Amino acid sequence: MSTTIDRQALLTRLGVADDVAASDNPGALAVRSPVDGAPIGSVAVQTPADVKDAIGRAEAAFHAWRSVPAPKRGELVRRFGDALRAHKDDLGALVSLECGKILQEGLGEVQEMIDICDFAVGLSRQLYGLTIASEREGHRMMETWHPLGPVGVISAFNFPVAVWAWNFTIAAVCGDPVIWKPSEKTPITALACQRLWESVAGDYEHAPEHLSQVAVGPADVGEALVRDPRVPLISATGSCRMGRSVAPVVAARLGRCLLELGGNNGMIVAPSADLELAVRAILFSAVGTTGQRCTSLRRLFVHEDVYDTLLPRLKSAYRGVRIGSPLADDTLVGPLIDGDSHARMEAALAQARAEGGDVHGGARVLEQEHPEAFYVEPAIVEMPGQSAIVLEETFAPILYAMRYRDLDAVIALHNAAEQGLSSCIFTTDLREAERFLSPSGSDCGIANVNIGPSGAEIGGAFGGEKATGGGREAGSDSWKAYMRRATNTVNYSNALPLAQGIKFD
Ligand code: UN1
Repeated sequence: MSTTIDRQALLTRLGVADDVAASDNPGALAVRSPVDGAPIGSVAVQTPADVKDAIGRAEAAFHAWRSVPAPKRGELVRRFGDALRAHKDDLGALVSLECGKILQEGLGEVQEMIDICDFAVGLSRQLYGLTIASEREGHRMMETWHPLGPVGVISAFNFPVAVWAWNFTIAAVCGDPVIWKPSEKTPITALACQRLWESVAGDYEHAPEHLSQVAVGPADVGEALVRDPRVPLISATGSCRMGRSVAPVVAARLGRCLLELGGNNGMIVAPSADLELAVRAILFSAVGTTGQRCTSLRRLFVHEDVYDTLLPRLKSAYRGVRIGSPLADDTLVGPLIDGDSHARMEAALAQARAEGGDVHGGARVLEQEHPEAFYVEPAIVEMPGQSAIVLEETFAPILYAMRYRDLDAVIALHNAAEQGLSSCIFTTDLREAERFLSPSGSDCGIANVNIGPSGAEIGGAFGGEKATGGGREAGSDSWKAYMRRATNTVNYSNALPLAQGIKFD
């Protein structure tokens, strides 16, 4: 793939050329590519009233879809997975263009969508409930899982399509329609997914209209979704600040929230670690996606016995990283999403310096070629300790490195972050590894040994504790959040015994 792509042809192949009008379209949302800061086009914006209508349509879709047998729902998701396979290169390129992640990662994101489709198809035949031993003779107890209702999905710019797919494909096999509010920074990839979905669902006899709807717009569009009691589940991915505004509103109407918020992810490198592996893992997880994953590595705790060996190797690996257009084959670091993001990175580096940090890298680059795009060198900041800035999640490629001596103390430091998303230890010592995974180890939703904190597979439950919000998306039994559980007791005897032996004659 060359660094220039025919944007119009790409949009046409993905069926969104009509959605993306010229950027001077009044009232529309102008979308710029972080690759060069140039406009891609503009898209129509919805109002809160439009969202209300969309919820009405989703309710109607729900009433039809909930009665379609789950394996038949799965068949539609299987076909969607095929459509994604056929459009993987184009959708991956559009992800790169619109959010700035390198093409390899754009393609990886579409692969993550394909993987979750496969998972959801299998799941459509495995929405198992328990049978439970009844204390009463001639009685049977069981659990049944039923579709829940319309789901509101709010997603962030950094995974503009995969996070929706985790939610949508699982919701779809569970019997729930989805209304999706994508990030205002990445609405075109959302519309491309929607058009692809419509092309598949339109040919499927069992699919009602409006199983998927996209609501592009500012915060009031999300708010309309969040406030509406006809939406029993809000699944929101983004900053802790966003979660703190969404969760109380959903709680006030006693709705359900699935939150996947920020992370301030750590790695412990123990004395016995394979340092070669550690360097590679650090590079991918701290520098990959330009540090803009919720799972990005931000805090590195290195044992004092290996710190002076690891850090020079890491710095030299950082120096070798190619920064540039995410569409070029050899680029490892694409741009930050926008100027605000760059300003936050600068502010964090200034604060780190003020807190005693020794900053390596972090400068803005390619400013002459791209005055409207924000390319940066990834930064390593050697910190004297875990000061205030280290405990802040800055969505940029800043890695704070600290020395440690004692495992207990470093686990306590690691767990002192407000968020609890992802974590890892590099060690070949079984005791240390198991300790990190134990109840007194990492307090995160994801805890790994000898792999970095980012790049999780879809088969596991994805999400974290504390300020990360507690939600779990994607694999394992995350599907249960998208369904309601009924406990059923059936009496097939001729008597009516009461539970707990109560007599009521
Ligand atoms: C996110 O950054 O919001 O584990 C999601 C990972 C990816 C998902 C990241 N599979 O890094």
